[in-house]
Amino acid sequence: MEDRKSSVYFVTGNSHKFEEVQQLFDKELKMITLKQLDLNPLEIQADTLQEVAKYKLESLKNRISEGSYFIEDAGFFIDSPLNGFPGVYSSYIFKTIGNEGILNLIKPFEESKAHFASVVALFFEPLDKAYFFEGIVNGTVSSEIKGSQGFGFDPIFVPNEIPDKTFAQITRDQKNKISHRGKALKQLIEFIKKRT
Ligand code: ITT
Repeated sequence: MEDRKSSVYFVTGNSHKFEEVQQLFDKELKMITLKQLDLNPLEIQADTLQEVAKYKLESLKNRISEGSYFIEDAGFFIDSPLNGFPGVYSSYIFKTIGNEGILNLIKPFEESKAHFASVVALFFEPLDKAYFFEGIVNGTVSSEIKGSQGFGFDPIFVPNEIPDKTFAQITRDQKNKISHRGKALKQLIEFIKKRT
């Protein structure tokens, strides 16, 4: 029988996210097997990623009978000139107007500031409470769509650490080193390491 202590579930329908997280686990937490569960948890419309993440995790409580699991909620925030939009509406905006639509919105402005944020919520057996880990990465919006790696808004986000490339022009490993998700996941990995 499989020792379930050595497995942790990442509940996500987004395989790109899973691959990024899988790479971090492979590198930094070899004794744990990461498994993807696509359960389509409830996503409420709220003002903050933290609230969305909290409800997303809670909605899984009666659907996963045993083992530890986590979810992630991420968003793309164009601080200037869009005051943080699309933020918690990122999924909807990506599906409707996409990267081209975003670039059209900010075309009249010469400068931009943006960030990605990630909130990871973990239920870790046998501890009966939720744990949260957060990460952000700051940058700007590219004037054009560039690169073919990554997903979502990656082709239009230029991180401050690598100012001549979008997230879609760097490797998964490079993205993980500086990204919102990489930062949140490193904290989760440290948390699990201390408790196993
Ligand atoms: P889940 O099943 O894990 O919820 P999702 O694709 O619905 O996956 P989110 O709600 O967390 O993901 O993310 C909202 C949107 O933000 C998502 O549709 C992506 O387009 C975008 N996004 C999130 N993380 C990103 C990243 O690292 N790079 C580019 N775009 C990202």
